[in-house]
Amino acid sequence: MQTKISSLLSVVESFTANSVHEVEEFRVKMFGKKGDLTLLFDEFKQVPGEVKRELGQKINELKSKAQSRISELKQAFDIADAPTFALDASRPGSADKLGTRHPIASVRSEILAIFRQLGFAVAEGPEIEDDRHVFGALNFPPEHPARDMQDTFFIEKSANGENPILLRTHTSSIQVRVMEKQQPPIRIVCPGRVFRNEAISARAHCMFHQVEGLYVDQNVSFADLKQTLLYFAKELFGANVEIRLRPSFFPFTEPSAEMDVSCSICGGKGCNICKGTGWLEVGGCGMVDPNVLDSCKIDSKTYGGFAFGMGVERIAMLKYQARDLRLYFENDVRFLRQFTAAM
Ligand code: 2U9
Repeated sequence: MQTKISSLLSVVESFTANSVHEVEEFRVKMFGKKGDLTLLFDEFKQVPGEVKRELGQKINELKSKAQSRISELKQAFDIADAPTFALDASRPGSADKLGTRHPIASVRSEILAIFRQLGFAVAEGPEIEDDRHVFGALNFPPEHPARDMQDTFFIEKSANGENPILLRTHTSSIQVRVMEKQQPPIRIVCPGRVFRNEAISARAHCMFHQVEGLYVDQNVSFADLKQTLLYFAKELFGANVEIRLRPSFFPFTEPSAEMDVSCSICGGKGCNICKGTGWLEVGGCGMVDPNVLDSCKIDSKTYGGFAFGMGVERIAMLKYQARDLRLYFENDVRFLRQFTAAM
């Protein structure tokens, strides 16, 4: 048996092959059902106990040398046989799929870029806020429905019950924070995510994105507001767009208005997007209520201002005509891939 092991060892050590096929033949010759090593292991079972240990070691060494030789040669052929096109530098490359900007992110940037051209700076603030910055300083009366748990997500009651912590329901809290720190002139746009306690459906969500703007200085008029919004609408929807302001009410502005743009789909003639009216609602605006300026220690006798606000999802819906709000939050790639060409 010792002689057989030695002669098989020299067969293994001297084995070379011209193809992967020859390596496979050698593997079968060694390890197949009737292979040399298989038969040797059968024979080993009959070896008497006293030499079993010594021969067992040698036979195992032979087995592992045979296995390494086979895998060494197989690997060499695998590399050599690798398809030549992998090395063909003249083949056209396979294009990586382009990522896309989220439609909300691109509409948000478009809106901010327009106001930047008009000299508005971008300001941001916390999503977790307190009652004073979301409601108190903005002239919301204590019994206003927005201060109810039905409408607002409350996080923490305060010790004296006066200034609870909550999720901001609008980005106006950012403007309040800027006015507390800075005296006029103030010209800012404030983008951000806001939260409202609403049941989720195609038309409502418990969070959405807003961009609000604020301009405070001496001699700011309603005409300045109207002209700013007209410029914005023409930049965003096209030069032929018109705007109209309808009287409305907000606690933080007086007078207040809702802003519509003429329907860019039908050119104002009436279609199913504008529900036959020729107008699309895009946001609200107004002259900052003097109480709001005073509560931020800005003298309302010297200064005045205008403010406006819009929902980014609403504008994205008008631009892209994807009518289910939930699509903007679910991150389904089949929806997002459609925006590959968007900014
Ligand atoms: C300060 C003073 C006034 C911001 C304004 C609106 C009108 C408005 C809505 C549009 C659609 C919110 O996203 S929406 O639901 N916003 O109509 N927002 S005026 O007024 C301010 C803000 C801050 C200190």
